[in-house]
Amino acid sequence: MLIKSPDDILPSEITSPALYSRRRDFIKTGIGLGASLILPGTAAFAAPKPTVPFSTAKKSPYSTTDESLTDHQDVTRYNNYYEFGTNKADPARYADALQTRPWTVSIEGLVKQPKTLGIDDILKVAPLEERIYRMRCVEGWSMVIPWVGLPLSSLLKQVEPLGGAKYVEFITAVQPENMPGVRRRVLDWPYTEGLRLDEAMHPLTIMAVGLYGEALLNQNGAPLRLVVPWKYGFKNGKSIVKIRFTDKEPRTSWMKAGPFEYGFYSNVNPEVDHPRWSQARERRIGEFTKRKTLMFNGYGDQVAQLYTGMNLKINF
Ligand SMILES: Nc1nc2c(c(=O)[nH]1)N[C@H]1C(S)=C(S)[C@@H](COP(=O)(O)O)O[C@H]1N2
Ligand SMILES: [Mo]
Repeated sequence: MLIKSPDDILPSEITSPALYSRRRDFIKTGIGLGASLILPGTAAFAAPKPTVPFSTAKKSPYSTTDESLTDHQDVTRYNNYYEFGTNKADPARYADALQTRPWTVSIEGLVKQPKTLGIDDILKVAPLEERIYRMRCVEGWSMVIPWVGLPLSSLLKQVEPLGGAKYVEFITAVQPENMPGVRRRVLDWPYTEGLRLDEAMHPLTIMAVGLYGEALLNQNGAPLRLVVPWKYGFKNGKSIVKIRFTDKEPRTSWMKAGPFEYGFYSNVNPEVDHPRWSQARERRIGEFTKRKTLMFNGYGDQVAQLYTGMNLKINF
């Protein structure tokens, strides 16, 4: 993210909405995930068999419905996951080595009931939903991704946060033997992120476990990753292992790396430029003409009230 603003966008070869509905039809008719393996262009991206039916996740009313989905190929091959390298193609190339089972998430800090939950228990905390969200990277590109996940609030409620808890810190996996990127101190590993408690509990905030009706591929943050659609992509920590409730604003990996470039809030805001480039426009992956970037990534009706009275140029 520090390095450059990308113009080397992957060409798109398949029309994802069509492919997607074809796959969903296969899945719905009971042929199952195996059937999607024979569809052209998807064999390389076959996901591990989910333990719950991701493909039957109900579409949430919080979904964006009117925009076309970004190609599955681009969603799974054009990634930022610096633990596997800083090039967009590195995660797809190297992330297979990530060990995602067994996987536990410990939820601790200012809570009444600290807990360590296994990934399969987390999948049962709430019914999985499909959320089609616009995602905007601080680098100036955006995608529309059909996530499968559960409201983060339903997970956080499991531990009964104490009154003093004001923030939530997210700590992600470090597997040095499996992650070529962590041998270099590009960031202060583990990659950490944070939200204010009310942002974390907001109904738009989800813990994603899948996309396009299948379990997340490692490059997208398997087995579970944060998705906060009104904030820049880097807030969406991948492969989370620990969630900690605190009374102080956590310092995130990106704040440590560039305090004048990456603030704690990181709301998508076309009026606050990155010090080295404008944030007024974005390139939707798969489109040629740039679009105007929308305040809060277009989710202002749902989230603007979280920031009433705050100066969002100071709290960038
Ligand atoms: N652990 C971890 N999480 C991460 C990152 C990372 O480097 N490491 N990159 C972030 C950035 S900058 C973006 S834009 C999104 C990209 O998510 P995607 O590849 O699934 O689109 O992941 C975010 N989460
Ligand atoms: Mo990003």
